[in-house]
Amino acid sequence: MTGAALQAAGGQAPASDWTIDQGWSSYSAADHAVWKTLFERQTRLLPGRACDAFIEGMRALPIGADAIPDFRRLSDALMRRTGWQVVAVPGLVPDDVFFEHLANRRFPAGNFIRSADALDYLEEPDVFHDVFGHVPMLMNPVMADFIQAYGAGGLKAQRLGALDLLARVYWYTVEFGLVRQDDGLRLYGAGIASSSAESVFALDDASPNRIAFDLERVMRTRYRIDDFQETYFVLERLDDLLALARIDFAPLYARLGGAAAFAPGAIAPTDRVIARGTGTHHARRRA
Ligand code: HBI
Ligand code: FE
Repeated sequence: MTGAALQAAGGQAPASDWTIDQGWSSYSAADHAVWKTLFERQTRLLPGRACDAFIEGMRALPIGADAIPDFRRLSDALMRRTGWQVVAVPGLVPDDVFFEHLANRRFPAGNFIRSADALDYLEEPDVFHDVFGHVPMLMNPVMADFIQAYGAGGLKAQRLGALDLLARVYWYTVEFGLVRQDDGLRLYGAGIASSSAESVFALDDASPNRIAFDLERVMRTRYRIDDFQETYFVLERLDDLLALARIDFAPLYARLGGAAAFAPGAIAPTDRVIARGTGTHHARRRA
């Protein structure tokens, strides 16, 4: 647990499920001000970039510019719509703890907020990433079921030693997914929605690949945690996640476990390429 998180948690030791009190009244004026800066910056960027489900979810939630949201009020709204809750955690929690929460429709959200002098730097998911990025999509019944299935699937994948394969599905959907709408490509992934630079890069930059989502292809694709993605996978429609939540991944793990992985920026002969990226961004970084 980080020092800031411990402080925000009032020094409590974590319970076995790692949940803590959000400690809402312990946020400082400076914490709320960081939230406001981030909220206003993202809210300007998202029209025309976030998918309709994200915008609608956000609109129906008690989330605004002026204060870090209270998880109890978020949970009330979520519970009515999709049966989810938001629970506070001090930062990253062990995989099995994370999956157990998701499988029970509890979303673990960091209770701390990043500091004002590092608005774009995150070591662990904070309240802005988790609440602004993830919670709006949890108001969507399809995403609500998909993330629960991911939690249940995670516990199973761990037993089968296939967690890396499953984690790639989460990464390229829940965190960095794009979806096609009639009016163009839109973001629904929380990692994009909560990042000002990546919400522009993922949709408007010539550098990354945009490839039609294919489950096996995604399971075989490594991802970057230190930079923007080199490839974004695009769903034809959000409802495609429903079928994905019902697939038994075990035979796929058995088949793909030995297969070579694709590099983050690779294009495969069988890909349905929506936009082949120039790769300029990552080439410049490597130089
Ligand atoms: N813990 N709080 C938190 N948030 C996450 O997104 C998270 C986590 N623990 C594990 C984890 N994610 C991932 O490694 C799994 O999805 C594989
Ligand atoms: Fe996340």
